Amino acid sequence: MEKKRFYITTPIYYPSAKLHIGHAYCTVLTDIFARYKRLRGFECYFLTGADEHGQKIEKNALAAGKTPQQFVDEIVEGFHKLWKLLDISNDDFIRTTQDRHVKVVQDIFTKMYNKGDIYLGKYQGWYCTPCESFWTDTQVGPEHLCPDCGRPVQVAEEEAYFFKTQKYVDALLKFYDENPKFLTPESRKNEMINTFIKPGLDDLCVSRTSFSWGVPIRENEKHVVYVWLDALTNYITALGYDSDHPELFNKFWQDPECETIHILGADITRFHAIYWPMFLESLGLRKPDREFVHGLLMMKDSKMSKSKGNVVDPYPLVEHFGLDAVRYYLAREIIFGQDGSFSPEQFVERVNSDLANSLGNLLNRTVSMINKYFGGVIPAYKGCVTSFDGNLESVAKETVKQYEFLMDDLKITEAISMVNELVNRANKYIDETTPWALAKDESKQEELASVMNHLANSIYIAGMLLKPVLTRASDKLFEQLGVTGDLLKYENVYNFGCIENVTVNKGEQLFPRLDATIEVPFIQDLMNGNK
Ligand code: ME8
Repeated sequence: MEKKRFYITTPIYYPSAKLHIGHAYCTVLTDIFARYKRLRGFECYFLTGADEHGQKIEKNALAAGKTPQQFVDEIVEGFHKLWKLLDISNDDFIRTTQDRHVKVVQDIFTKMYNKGDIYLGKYQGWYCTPCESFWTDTQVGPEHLCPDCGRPVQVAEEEAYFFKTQKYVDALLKFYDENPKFLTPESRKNEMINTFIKPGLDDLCVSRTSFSWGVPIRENEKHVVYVWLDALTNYITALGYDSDHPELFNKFWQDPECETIHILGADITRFHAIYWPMFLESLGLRKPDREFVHGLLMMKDSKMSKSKGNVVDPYPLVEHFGLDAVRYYLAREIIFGQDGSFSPEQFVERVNSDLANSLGNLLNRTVSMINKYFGGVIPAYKGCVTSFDGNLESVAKETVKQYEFLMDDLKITEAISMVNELVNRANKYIDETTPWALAKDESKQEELASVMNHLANSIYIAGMLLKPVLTRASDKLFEQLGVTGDLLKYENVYNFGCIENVTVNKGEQLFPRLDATIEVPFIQDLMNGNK
């Protein structure tokens, strides 16, 4: 049964440095989905936030001469600005330093401890004495050097609490079997099983004593909760789990009528797909319906990351090209679920081909023709008059159906490309029907009117389906088509022909064509940090 209520989340990002286009990518795509559901009239609760604890943040703050709280406050301010710039429609923003989170993480720890799922043991790792930091095998590499200061590290031990993963492996595998849609893309599930579960999962370290910027453990004040138990639980603490106000939690988490969806990057699949369901099982709570793993954006042949300094800053990109172009590019060009790369050439090409040449041009030509041939009023719908009307109309109807099917299944890239095909079909329809020739022939006025109506209705449908992506341009498109009031309701997409007898308004080009010889070097400069 199709669900009518949705809870959708992004990862909570580390405020260790400014966010880059990779974070923007994940949040924009999640936003598109949330907007799509709301557009269709469903209730949707959209959460994002900041993962503020940990050693790295403690160190970065120290290096910046700030307290960790001051440090994260400033960076999180930047998160809010970025989400505002990108028109992100989140309903809440959770910070793991907020009391509502801290208190509940402490309670969760106690529940798991009392149940025997967490025990006190010894953590062994590579330790850098001058930096007072533990590192993993991968971090120290074959030379066993501290990734921060470059000095040799030693094997050391510290007392730590562990979560008993083995207790929950069978339940997890059963859950995978019973919920084939839980993890998408499908290949991720095999990766989890073959790479992590089959070779034998170690118990998960959930506390540390070597730094103090974390949630203090009530049972043992030397310890702070370590990373993932703190971070993952944000998805329920934000909803009021275990609080005096559990209404949202009951409505958007526990109620099977609500579809719960986590969107995350491939780098953190293991934590979401293995440990998170185990934590929830331990707490006796419902597990998410879906986890969708999007690919990572690469730059200069390697993963874009704050620590590598090879990042694209979304700010100048949006300032220069406009929000719609950036949102469209991210959603359309990079296949949701696969790794991609941010490429200046593809950016310019995509904006020009889909937005300037196809959609913008179609709108522009149509509004001009309606002005010229019908005094600016969209002629009434009279069914299919020319021999091409039926095909355009059925493509439009089929596009709506396919689009909804794909969007519901989080296949956002494919859904948008369907809309682009409708726009291309409508452009071709102009060449087929040759309105300029019909206009010269007195006897072809009915046909000409039908062509204008079919064009206006096709553009309307495309504009409505793209509304979750083009948060600004879709309104401009409707304004130019003269669409207002009830006609702005989504359900009109099922009623081809409903756009009639309204007056169009010729406006600016929705998307000016970009000159690749100027714009490609502009983006390249941004990527090289020259701007
Ligand atoms: O991992 N391309 O936070 P984080 C695409 N705090 N997406 C990217 C990306 C790239 N190059 N780089 C980052 C953390 N992302 C934890 C999460 S959740 C309970 C805790 C996106 O700041 C992608 O969604 O490192 C990735 O999973 C996330 O940012 C990691 O953000």
